[in-house]
Amino acid sequence: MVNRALEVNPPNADININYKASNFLWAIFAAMLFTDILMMAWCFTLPKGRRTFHYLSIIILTTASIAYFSMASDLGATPVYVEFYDVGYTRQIWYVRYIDWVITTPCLLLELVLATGLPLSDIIALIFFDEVMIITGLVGGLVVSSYKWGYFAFGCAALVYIWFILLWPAMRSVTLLGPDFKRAYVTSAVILSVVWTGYPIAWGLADGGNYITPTAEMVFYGVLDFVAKPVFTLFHVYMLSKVDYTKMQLQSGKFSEGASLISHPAQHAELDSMRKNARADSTAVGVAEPRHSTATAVGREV
Ligand code: RET
Repeated sequence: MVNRALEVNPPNADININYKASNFLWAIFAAMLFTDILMMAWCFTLPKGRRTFHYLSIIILTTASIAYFSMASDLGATPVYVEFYDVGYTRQIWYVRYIDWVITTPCLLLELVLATGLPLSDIIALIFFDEVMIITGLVGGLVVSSYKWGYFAFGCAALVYIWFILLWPAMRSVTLLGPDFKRAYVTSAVILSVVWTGYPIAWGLADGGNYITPTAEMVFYGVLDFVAKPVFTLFHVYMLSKVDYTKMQLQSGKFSEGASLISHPAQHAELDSMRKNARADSTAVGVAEPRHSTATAVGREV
């Protein structure tokens, strides 16, 4: 099939992508969509109480598929005057990329930290600073003057905070959950931390510095996104499929969720394990009886 994207949606800036970039973007779009469909199929083979990480991956891959569809079609960019090299000319700044990241990066972080037992307060701060990082990247990209680097600096500071949480409090927390959790977490956290370092470098060379062409920018971000999304999510979800899900206590405690676990015949062992964990928790905090719900029978002796 012939790619006519740039003819139908002509570039809106002086410095813009070419057909090679568009073809590459279609390939990444196909990879995202394929992995998304695979993840959906895998997800629906599982009982409802065990789908958290699959749903997060589906959100990530669906969002990325739509973002890559837009970029491959030469849509989702706005012209911004550059600061260096071709002064007086405009470059395509791909705002659709940041819309994608504002949704997907918190989900990627949640995939990691929900399996660590990290306190909710740390998770809230982590997600907030992730949003700071992405939004300052977008605003910086749209700023014409050198003040864009101020936003970039805020974004980098936020990334340093994210690294700190992942490599210190989350690491300590996951160690308490057991060696299988730690193994899954450490590998994924290292991959994530290394890959995420590439993004500010790409931003400095492309959106900020105008040092590389928009086509090279697409390849740079495209390779990073390919590893950060399909490769990372498939790997992480696979690693988590081998650990004791109930230790993560991801049930909302509402009737429907608990009921869905009980009504599934394969889930009785899981229910027992939930009771055991609830009892262990209540002992740890000095409560005489585990919290239980009369509606779901979770935490109650049968
Ligand atoms: C920006 C510029 C501002 C400073 C920093 C950045 C980092 C962005 C990152 C993005 C990660 C995106 C991922 C997408 C895949 O789903 C915004 C480029 C530090 C780390 C993982």
